[in-house]
Formats: sequence, structure tokens, C-alpha cells
Amino acid sequence: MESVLTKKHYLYILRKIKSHFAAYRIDAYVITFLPHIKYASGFSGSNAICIITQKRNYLITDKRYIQQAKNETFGWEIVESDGDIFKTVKEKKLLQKSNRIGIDGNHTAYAKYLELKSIFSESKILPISELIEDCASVKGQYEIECIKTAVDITTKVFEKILDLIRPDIRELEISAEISYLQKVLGAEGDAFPPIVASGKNSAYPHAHSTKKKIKYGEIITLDFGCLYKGYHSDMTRTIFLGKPEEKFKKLYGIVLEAQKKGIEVVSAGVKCKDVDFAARNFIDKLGFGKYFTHSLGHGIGLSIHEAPHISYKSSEVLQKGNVITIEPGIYMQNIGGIRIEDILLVTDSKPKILTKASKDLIIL
Ligand SMILES: [Mn+2]
Repeated sequence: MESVLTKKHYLYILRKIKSHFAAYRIDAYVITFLPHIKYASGFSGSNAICIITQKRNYLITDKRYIQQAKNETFGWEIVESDGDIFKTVKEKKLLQKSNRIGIDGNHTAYAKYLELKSIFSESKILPISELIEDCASVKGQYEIECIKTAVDITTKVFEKILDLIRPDIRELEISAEISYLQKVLGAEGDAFPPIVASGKNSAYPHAHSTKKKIKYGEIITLDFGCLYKGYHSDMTRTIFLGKPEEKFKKLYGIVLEAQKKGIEVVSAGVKCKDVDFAARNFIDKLGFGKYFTHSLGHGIGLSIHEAPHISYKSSEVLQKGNVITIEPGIYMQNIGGIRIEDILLVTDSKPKILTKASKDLIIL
């Protein structure tokens, strides 16, 4: 059953990518970035490129991955390369008839670009990252199910981890437990090294877990996610070990309300910068604007951070099927920080909040 679903899914993705060829006036698209290769073909190995032309789809990889590529993909011709993949492309004349070749410019290494350019000196090589990034930002049903599973695993781990947090346990011990439990509950691995940041460490938005012991009376930021079939989850909760000072309770309420303001405006057709503004403006007006030092959120899928970018700098517009995070935060150096992050599915009306973990103030 699953293979029928995934087959349909990957044929739909290929059609979707090719439907943009005319608008960019390209006759081929070359993908070198592994998450995009996985997106387009299903292939999860660590060395390949994909070439998509209107009529054919080639996945070129080395000997180690031939069987895996055959097992994981539908509708692709698997081509074996004995080393230099672009040389193989030339020798086998896979791009021979292409005059205008699109590449994912945000992710293709400059050296690879030069190589491609010298091998196909007659063709125009055009950086068109938005083609694949835009396709990947609108999720199909299969992808949404994968993300939901990843989000549910992360939520379950959060609930279990609360029982383990006690005075004098080290941040890294909790981080290790998170990694362990996510795998035990069905994940392939962590989306990124789990962040457990206590006390003053919580004032760093992207803190690393350290050997520091968690003390009674401290704020603890837990930011982690997992991988399921290559798809990421990402969640942040800020909790307290022992009764927090009043000012922290107040800040928690502000961040939670800011998140609500952001979530409320999320809908297909809304500008990403307007979503950022809804939350930021609320924090600004209360005088904490300078402590909210990052954008409100990001798209998530086969990459942990992808389009659309929920930022005041973004010119993107939300589309039905985008999966995004909303994660406002307030960080005060030498005091501590608070962040709350959920994953949402964008629809034509209200968004669906996929993260089910409680956002009530948790005091252990
Ligand atoms: Mn995030």
C-alpha cells in the first residue's frame, strides 16, 4: 500500500517540477543538493546528482548506491558513474540536447558550477533555486503524514523527558536522553543536536547543550526535533525547575501571546512578513522588541530550514500546503531566554497546528 502511495507521490513531484520549465525557458534541471535529490526522487544516499529533462529523469550515482537507488526511486533511469559524475553525464550525453540548463544555485558548490559550465560550454547554465525550493515548500499528503509522525514522536519525547529533569542533572544528559528516546519511539535520528539550555545559557537562541548542571529555580529551554523518512520536526518549549520569579512568568505570557498573534494571521495568500509583524509588533509595543533577535519562523521539510521564510525581510507569500514553524522568543543576556515553537500546516483558512505538546507554564 505504501509503495503505491509513494509511487504516486514521486510521479506527482516530477510533473510539478517539469510544469515550471516553460516559465523559466529551460529544457533541463540539474539537482546537486541531497535534500532536494531526496525530495525529487526519494533517493537517500550521500552521492548523486539528478538531471530532469522534459522527457527523461536520470539519477547518476556511484557503485555503492546503484541497488539502493533502484529500490528507492520510481520513474528514474539510474546511471552508474565510476567517479566524476559530471564526466559521466558528458560521456553518456545525458544533457546533450539542452540549451538552457537550470541549477539549484543556492546549493550548488561553485566548483561544481564551473565544472558543469566547462563541460557544457555550449549551453546556458541558469541559477534557478526558487524552482525547486518553491516546489518543495508546498507539501503533498504523503509528506504531511511524514512530518506529522515526526512531530508526534517529538511531542511524546517531550512528555517523557519532563520526568527526567531534576536538580544537578547535566544539560548534555538530558540532550542524550532526547536523542535516545526519539529513536526508541520510531525516529531515524535527531533533526539537529537537541538544545537543552538552562539558566543564563537559555539567553542564547541557538545554545549548545553543555556539561552545566541544571539548578533549582532555573529556566530551561528545550529545542529539539527528529527525522522520519527524511522529514524533520522542530519544537521548542521553555519550562521551569522550581517556582520562577514573577518577571519570568510575565515574559512567558508575552512570548505565548506573541506566538498566538502570529498563528492567528497564518493563512494561504498572507505575506510572510505580515505574519512576522503580527508577533513582533506585539512584543515591540511591550518594550521587548530588541530582545527578539531572530525571525519568527521557517519552512520545514526535508531540510530543517527551508522556504518560506517567516521574516520581516521575506517577500514570500504563504501557500496552502506550506509547513512552517512559528517561534517567537525573548532573550536577555545574563538573565535568560524564553522561546515557544510549534509546527503549522498552512490551509486556505485557519492553520492546522501539528504540535500537540502543552504550552501551559510548566513548573517541575
Ligand atoms: Mn525552528
